[in-house]
Amino acid sequence: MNNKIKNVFARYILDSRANPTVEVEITLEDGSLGRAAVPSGASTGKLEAHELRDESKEFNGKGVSKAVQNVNRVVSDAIIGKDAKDQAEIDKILIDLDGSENKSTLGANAILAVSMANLVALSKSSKKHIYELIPNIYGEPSLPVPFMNILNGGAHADNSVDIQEFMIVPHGFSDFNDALRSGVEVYHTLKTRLKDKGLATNVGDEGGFAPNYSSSKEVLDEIMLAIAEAGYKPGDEISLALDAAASEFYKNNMYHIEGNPLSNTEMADYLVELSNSYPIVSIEDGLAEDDWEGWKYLTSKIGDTVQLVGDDLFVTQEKILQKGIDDNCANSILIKVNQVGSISETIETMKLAKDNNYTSMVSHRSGETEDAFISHLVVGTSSGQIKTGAPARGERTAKYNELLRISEQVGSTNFNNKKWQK
Ligand code: 2PG
Ligand code: MG
Repeated sequence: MNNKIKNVFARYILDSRANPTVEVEITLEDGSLGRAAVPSGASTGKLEAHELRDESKEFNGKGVSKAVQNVNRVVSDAIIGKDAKDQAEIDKILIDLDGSENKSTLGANAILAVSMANLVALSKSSKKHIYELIPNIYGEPSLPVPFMNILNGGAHADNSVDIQEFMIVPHGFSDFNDALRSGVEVYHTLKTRLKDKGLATNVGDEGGFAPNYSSSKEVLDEIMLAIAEAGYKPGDEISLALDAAASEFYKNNMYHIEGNPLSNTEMADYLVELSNSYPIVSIEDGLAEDDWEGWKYLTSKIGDTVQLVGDDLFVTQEKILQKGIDDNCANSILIKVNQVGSISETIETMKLAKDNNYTSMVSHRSGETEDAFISHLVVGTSSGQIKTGAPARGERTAKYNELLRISEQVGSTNFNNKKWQK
């Protein structure tokens, strides 16, 4: 089989927030075509790899024509003729060609789209599924517990809720399909409950409802009731998870949440109290990305019992994760391919996490496309956890639907839910 790269082509397409993003097609000499598109965040971490935008009149500055040109004029020359089988080598060429610390020369959006498209092309050529080509970091390929964001706040919705994501975690099932279905049923039950109360049932960026609530406890109470009304046992079958995205409301060393300015220990104590009052199994970005001291304090308080996920804190980067490991901050990392900008680096970060007993949660971005690469990433690495929004909006269901298809291949009872079993 000839796996040499014959052609590389980039275009812009639109993401779920009507912003342009980069899509790349790589054709191999045997005719195999791999296509991939990159996502884009709203509550981004300061140290994420650089997303190159045109900053011109078109698309309100958000055009990606420079990134597209970088692929078509610079990257293609550098990788045509290379063997697609060597993902690490392809990624190294891209990183060297860029030459900057944060991929700002070519753009992380340009580099990542090429990196992903290469693996997709190789999967076509080798007649293997993408997940079969991904290193089994946490074990043999398996289906993840879906962390379903059914109520949106913060930067993802125009409501009064400060915490960005309220997720349900259907872990108490032996079958991925049952877990997903239970989450869908809770989603519908929540919608009916909100409607009956005269609250808005329009959805936010990630497909969760976005009604106005003034406190997180009110939201959590409502979700608990929806779980029970849908016929499931909160805590045993379906637990809860939060992404506070606390960097968004951290100003002048204080957390401005629900009308109160809190110090870092007060914010951490508030999260401890929430996790004692509700079956919360995971809290992401409970503290801000610069507040290492606060992270250390929270980890010392509940790091043994609650998964504490660093998103803005670690931005999927090995070096920053290493600092967290050294400082006893968090016990889990959110994995977003575009925060680091290549597949090989993503894999290296996940390996470091695994080697240090940190869990990894593979994640979408709030701005997404129909691309379902992350469904393969989570199954292949067997990380056991994916967060990809509510089971609504096409760009979110694209990932869940791909997992349903994969479940026919790996078996839906091959469900990596052990961590959450009592
Ligand atoms: C997050 C993500 C995805 P964004 O904070 O975890 O849910 O949001 O893509 O806006 O950074
Ligand atoms: Mg987050």
